[in-house]
Amino acid sequence: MKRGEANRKILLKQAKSALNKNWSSLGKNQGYTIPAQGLYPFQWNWDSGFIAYGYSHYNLPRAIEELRSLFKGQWSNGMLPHIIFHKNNKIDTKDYSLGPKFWDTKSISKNASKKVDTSAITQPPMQALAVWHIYKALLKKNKKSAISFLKEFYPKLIKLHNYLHTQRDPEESGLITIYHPWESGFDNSPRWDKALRRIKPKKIPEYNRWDLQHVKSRSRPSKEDYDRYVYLALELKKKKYDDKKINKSHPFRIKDKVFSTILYLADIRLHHISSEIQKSTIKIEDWTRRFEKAFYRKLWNNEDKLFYDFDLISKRQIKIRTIGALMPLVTGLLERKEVNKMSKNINTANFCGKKICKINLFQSVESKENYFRHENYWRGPVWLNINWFLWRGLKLYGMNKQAKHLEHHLLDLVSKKGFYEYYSPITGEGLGAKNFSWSASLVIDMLNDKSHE
Ligand code: 9WN
Repeated sequence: MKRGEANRKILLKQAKSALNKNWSSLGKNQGYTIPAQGLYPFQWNWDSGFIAYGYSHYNLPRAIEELRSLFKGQWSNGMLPHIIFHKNNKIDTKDYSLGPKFWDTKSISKNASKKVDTSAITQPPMQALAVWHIYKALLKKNKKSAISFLKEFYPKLIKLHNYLHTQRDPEESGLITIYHPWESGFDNSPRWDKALRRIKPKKIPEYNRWDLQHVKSRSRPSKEDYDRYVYLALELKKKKYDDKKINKSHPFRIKDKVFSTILYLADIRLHHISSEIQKSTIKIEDWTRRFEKAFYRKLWNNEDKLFYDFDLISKRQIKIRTIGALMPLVTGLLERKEVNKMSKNINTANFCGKKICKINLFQSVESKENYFRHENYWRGPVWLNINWFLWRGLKLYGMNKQAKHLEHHLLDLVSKKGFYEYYSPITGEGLGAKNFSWSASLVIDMLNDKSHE
């Protein structure tokens, strides 16, 4: 066996063991995966989509169970919450902030899940991607069970996508509105700075910074940001989590390019799923057409050759240079000449600028920006889920050299440092939570990619 191959085998074993450690059993083969011990003790929405990708390569029943557990939290209007507070004796929900008591979903909204406590906001919808990925793996084993798996998840997915395309896009613009930075998954990204600074929070009840018991404050959102997160959550609660009211007057409403891009990718999978089980695809075609029309017109910035979010309150593009600005690349909708226009930006060294970066991966924010902080969460560090997406995007455009480069550096980083939540691009140090599930899971997916040779 060649040395490279042996290293890949070792890494695969380590990644599986990291992921397995985060399994949280609910008995009788039921359970879910926490993102990480301590800091994130429940089930998170988009995390579980990434996590299911990893399991699908070596434990299909668990990949399926991961999604089943997540959908236990789905609301009757289709909304899939960003946190599902499963009852697990090992974890005391009263200590976690913002926990189930704060959201109080069952008494506030008739739509809330009756089965389990949840938050009242959502996250980027990775589920149809995961379902389609699992289906392809099941198909290699048994067509009948693969189809019955699709039939089980189709109604949940269609309900979720329908919610997003109606309640989160009442304008039928093809782009999705988020109500809270947590919904983006890029919590304290500078993408949200301007919109957040507009908000002057009044009377916030005392809340506990659970996160700071686990991670150094310089790697987490500031108090200024956190006060606004709590304030926005309270505002949503005041409106009884009612989308109609929220869409009229909530102080944070942004068309999120990453969320909308992921929903587009998910819609394409939902289209495949529907065709496979002979369901109508008309509505889905309408949804995908809307995005195809809108994303370039509304989000593309020709001067900077990047995609930006759109603030519904200031009615302006948010011109902040972050890794999210490259995301629409993964749709494959851009023509080659447009991708060429972006090529200066699709370059890890360019993102790093003059600073000497230890690792050649896409960092969340360009070093030259004054809001860049190499150790602070979504304000500079390298995140593996976004690099995984861009790796797929590069391959989609036949940019194999760049994709290989990215893969090489990503695998090298985790071999040396382990599966951290994020990494400083300057020092290469692993930051945030240790043994982070999606970092392990997406490495498993990368290592199983047959085109690596
Ligand atoms: C709030 C779980 C989640 C991820 C997000 C990431 C972080 C939570 C937090 O952790 O957010 O949802 O407490 O900071 O930003 O993307 O889903 O891993």
